[in-house]
Amino acid sequence: MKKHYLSLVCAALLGLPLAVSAQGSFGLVEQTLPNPTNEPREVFPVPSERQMKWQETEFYAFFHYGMNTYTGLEWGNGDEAVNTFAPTAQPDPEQWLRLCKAAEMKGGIAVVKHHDGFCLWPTETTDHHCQNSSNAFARQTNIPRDFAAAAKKLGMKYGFYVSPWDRNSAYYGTDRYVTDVFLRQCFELSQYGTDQFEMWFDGANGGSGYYGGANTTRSIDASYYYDIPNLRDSVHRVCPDIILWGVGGEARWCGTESGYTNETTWSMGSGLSGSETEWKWMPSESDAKATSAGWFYHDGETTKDSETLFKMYLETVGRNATLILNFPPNKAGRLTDADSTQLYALGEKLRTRFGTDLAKTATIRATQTRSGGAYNVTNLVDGDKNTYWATDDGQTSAAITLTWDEPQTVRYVMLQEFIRKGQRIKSFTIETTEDGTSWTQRASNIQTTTVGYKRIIPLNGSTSASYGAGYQVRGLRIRITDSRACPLLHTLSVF
Ligand code: FUL
Repeated sequence: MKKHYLSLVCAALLGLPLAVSAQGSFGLVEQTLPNPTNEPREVFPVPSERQMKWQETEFYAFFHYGMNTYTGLEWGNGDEAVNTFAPTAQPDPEQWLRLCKAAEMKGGIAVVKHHDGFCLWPTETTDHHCQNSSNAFARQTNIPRDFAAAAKKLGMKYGFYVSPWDRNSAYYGTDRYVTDVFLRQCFELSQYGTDQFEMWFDGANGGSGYYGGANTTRSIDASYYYDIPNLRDSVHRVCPDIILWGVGGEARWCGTESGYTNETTWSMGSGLSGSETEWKWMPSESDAKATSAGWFYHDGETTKDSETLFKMYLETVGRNATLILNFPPNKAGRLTDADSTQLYALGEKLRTRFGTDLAKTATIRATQTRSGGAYNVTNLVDGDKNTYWATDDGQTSAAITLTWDEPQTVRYVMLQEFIRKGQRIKSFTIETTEDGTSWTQRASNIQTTTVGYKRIIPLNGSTSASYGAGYQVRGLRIRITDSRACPLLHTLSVF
């Protein structure tokens, strides 16, 4: 009896599978779970369901609007009078989102409280909010309410930025701030829609401020001060799909604010490249400004041209990160005409450049296909993100070839891993052929390493001049040369 108990404890400690034998005693056995379709096993870590939904949002807008719009500051001190918030017209979140939808964005995040602590909704946690301003438009303003309604109307995803740091609150730095102000504000915001996709928490945590007239410096340790486990549970109970970004611990900052991340990007770890060996799924988001001055609107600023914004898209969404692109509403609570022009032009570029998938008209072959019947290479071009091509276990290299009867003009290759079972691919190459016999490697100056949720490779190797003349080809070959386990791809597209 004692011996059986010991082997049970040892097996549990070693993480080995246990089974009860026919004789009724305990013993160690091989795992024999039924697997009729030969389904590949996960390579951990894997994303949660809400991280999957978040990742699929890909490209969305950021809107920095609030007290700073009227003071010209980027970081208000917290001592601004509520009447300073004085819109010259009724702020119009539907206009913001409509223009961003034209640029193929799938959602947006509105700043509803920045570091100055001024709230853009009638909160019960403080008097420092828009509806206490004497301005007639401010008294009608409720950004969470109107932003959520506009997003629903336009079929877009939505969420809010609420600054954990609050330079207005007298309680900042004490427990009372967390329980009575910050957690309650997050909870109030979650009530503006159960289908929110992301709540955004910046990393600026503490420093000097007004703090209810104290005019002091307050430092906190963000790793425990904000009671994040409690925050996550409370908000997830109301909004099951929401990702708590940054200090919330469910998605990471890519490490730059310039619409750029590294060519090699793992969805585990931290910073620009992440890490192949980290245990936690922590996908990357890149935040960037579409205008020349700051996150908030400033008179005289200009909007970056659509070609620059397209390059940002290639260097973020095309590198296994999401892109949150900031357009600051002006003093009338609207995006400018210059924003509108570039947003329409960007949408046009994305639709033209990624509009016709040439892989769908090619003959597709693979050197290796996993047995079981469900993992054929044609899954790569069936438009279904739930079917994928795979190789057998232990097979970490393979080639996929596309051929066309007529020459095609090609400029981009897009690959997508089936990341529900972990991010795997470590290196690959892309080659093309004009005559069907001699092959030339393309984009050899680019690190063709990770793929992840989405990787877009400009075949000429340039993200700045990616839409050149293209190459005339009859064949295109992807060679996967290394992978953490058998590679699983659900989509291969050629544009
Ligand atoms: C930073 C903030 O300090 C900036 O003001 C801005 O909101 C940016 C997106 O995040 O952490």
